[in-house]
Amino acid sequence: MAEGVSIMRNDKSLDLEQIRKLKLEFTRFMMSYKFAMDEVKTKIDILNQEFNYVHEYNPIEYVKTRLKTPESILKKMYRKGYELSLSSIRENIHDIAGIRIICSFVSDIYKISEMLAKQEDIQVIMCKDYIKNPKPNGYRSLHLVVKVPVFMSDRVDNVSVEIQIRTIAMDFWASLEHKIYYKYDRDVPEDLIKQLKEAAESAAELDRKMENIHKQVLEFNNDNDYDNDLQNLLINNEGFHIPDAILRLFMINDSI
Ligand code: 0O2
Repeated sequence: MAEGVSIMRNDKSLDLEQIRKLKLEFTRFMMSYKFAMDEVKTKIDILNQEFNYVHEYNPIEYVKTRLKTPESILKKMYRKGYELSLSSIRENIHDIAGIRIICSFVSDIYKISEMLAKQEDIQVIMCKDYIKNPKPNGYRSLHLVVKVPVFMSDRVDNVSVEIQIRTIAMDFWASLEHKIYYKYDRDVPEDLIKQLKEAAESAAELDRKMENIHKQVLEFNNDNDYDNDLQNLLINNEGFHIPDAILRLFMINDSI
């Protein structure tokens, strides 16, 4: 960055004031992606907590977020041959804000993606299902690009966020494959490619088996549901008793 500024200082067409303005504009541009990422992350946390209360398990193991670096944005713009402007970056680069959701089971991936897509202020602009259609190397994941409104002090920006949703097994595979890809500088030996493909199939088989076991356990839980805890609830690790009168309120208002 220091190098970049000194280059700009040598450029007679830009004075310090202009550089300050450009920096401010770029900072606001990047911040809009951070805010969009935070908004979507909060939505995911809420869905996870609500799901936990209703179904008594967490569909999400963990969530990772990352902002693409300015260098990485530039590289992608050059690689794809897009015109260099903030509006062109906004229009063409959809993964400046990236969220990776790691689920235990494949069915949870689709549940989470449906729950997100149903939200009024989320617009899904792209969906790539590499689980139903894995990449030739074996890569599996569900990719969504969504747009969310970000309310700034003087405007509302519709900002895109890339969401990758995958299982623990798919994530394990993807991080190893990513490391190998870079270690061999993208020229991975045929034998390793073959082994990676086999490992991806084994990971998919493991996901199928784990899902099957999970379903059986859920059925067992439903058959053995005890009713002695019905008037107690736990929110934010705090226990509450629900009085009869409150339960009756819900019966009258929602005709349960
Ligand atoms: P990073 O640092 O992870 O973000 P795009 O280049 O995004 O415009 P593409 O290739 O159609 O176009 O995007 P796609 O298929 O949605 O994949 C983008 C991201 O998915 C990648 O981001 C990876 O994170 C992940 N991904 C896709 N394919 C593979 C794969 O074969 N192996 C692994 N390990 N990850 C994959 P970036 O930009 O590569 O980097």
